Amino acid sequence: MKTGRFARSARAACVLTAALTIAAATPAAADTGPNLAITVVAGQGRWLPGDTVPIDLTITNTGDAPATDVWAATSQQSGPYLSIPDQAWGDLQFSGPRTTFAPGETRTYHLPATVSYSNPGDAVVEFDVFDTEDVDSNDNHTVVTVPVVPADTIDRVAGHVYGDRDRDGKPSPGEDLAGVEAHLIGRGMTHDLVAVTDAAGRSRSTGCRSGRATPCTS
Ligand SMILES: [Ca+2]
Ligand SMILES: [Ca+2]
Repeated sequence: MKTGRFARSARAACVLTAALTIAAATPAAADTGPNLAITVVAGQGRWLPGDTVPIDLTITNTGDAPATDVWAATSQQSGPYLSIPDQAWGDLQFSGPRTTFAPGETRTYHLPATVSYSNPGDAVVEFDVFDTEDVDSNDNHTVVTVPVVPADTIDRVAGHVYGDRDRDGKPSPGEDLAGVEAHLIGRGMTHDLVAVTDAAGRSRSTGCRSGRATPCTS
């Protein structure tokens, strides 16, 4: 009888093992429909107000059905505002006819984003892609941080003054101009910074505030 009980237990264990194997081999039912995913890459560097940061926004439909009412937008989270012209969004504009992504289709949009100094800190922006039938909204948004040089940063500016006699658009031997006043004026500056070029046509100015400045010579 002892042998018989063991035999029954062994049979039961075999049945249980088979049941578990069948359960593991059966995949969970996936949601069907369009499923957009977004990735965003911002140009590297530390940016100044007025700079245009190149933004590459890529959208992929990883689902098994077309996404037919697609649009995208940004939401400022913190820091300086990033301004992207409406027309740069192309067929992703909210106010436009919107667009379609076939299953498996990927497209990249090149968005020029201009930095302002509306707030301190780095620019933190959320990018979102929308489609009313998207089966998983978790991958429809991403947050990007664009480093921005602080508004009160004081730094040096160096320049090179040359006369482009051969008209090739760059300094050539013998074109350096010595003894020329190089003037610099920009945001937050009350007067020109003036430096005189050396024998190699080089000038250096200190005490320049961060931002876009306008150089000129006299
Ligand atoms: Ca999605
Ligand atoms: Ca030249």
